[in-house]
Amino acid sequence: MRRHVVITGTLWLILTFLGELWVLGTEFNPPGYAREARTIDGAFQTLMVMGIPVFAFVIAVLAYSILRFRTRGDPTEDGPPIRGNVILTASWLAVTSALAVLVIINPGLTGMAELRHEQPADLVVKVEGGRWYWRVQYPQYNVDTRKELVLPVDKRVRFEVTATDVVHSFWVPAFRVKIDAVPGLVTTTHATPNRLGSFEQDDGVRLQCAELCGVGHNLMRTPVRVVTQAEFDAWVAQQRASR
Ligand SMILES: [Cu+2]
Repeated sequence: MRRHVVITGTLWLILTFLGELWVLGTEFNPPGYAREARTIDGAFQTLMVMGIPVFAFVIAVLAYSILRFRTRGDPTEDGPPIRGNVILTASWLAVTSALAVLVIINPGLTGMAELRHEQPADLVVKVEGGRWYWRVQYPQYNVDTRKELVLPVDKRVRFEVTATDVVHSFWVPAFRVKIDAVPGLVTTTHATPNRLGSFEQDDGVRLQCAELCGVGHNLMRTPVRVVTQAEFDAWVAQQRASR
């Protein structure tokens, strides 16, 4: 029994080590264009780092059992059940509960707090989803367009999202920000774009419906542009002149 535990434990440590090297050395997420993306990507990283030892444990036990305890042909009976091992049961319960609570706190509650911290917004953008378009309004500037979502860099933006017909979902992959667009309701989310870019350069920089809403669902894709304040002011002036 001791030998089985030592071999499986060693295998577990080796797999965990290799897995963590892989996770820490790999960039899994596409480029982020908003401050909020760091929180979301950090949460993915934390969960991957925590998940590797669990996955490695399952693989180590499985691999060792398959190799060491294999039988030729059909086994004649099941192995003996483990009953009454209080230490095993208690430690299993304690470890899995502790992991679950840890994940709820970090990245769960800490991440939510980071994303929701109540800072006043520099810019309010009203977003309306309908079959099948996104309408974007800037009440501060009296701008109303369906063509694109233009945002100044390093400004905190509050999106006030709604829908006219069915449930849609406001999603900008490059910001990692998503919120349901519900008829008769205004939902809000925030993003602080922190990197210049456009849909032409990177297709993650788009406003995409993320809730299947009918045959034109895929058409609900609007280019996003993160620009300098000067470019934003020029765009606003041009929008107002063309109305
Ligand atoms: Cu939609």
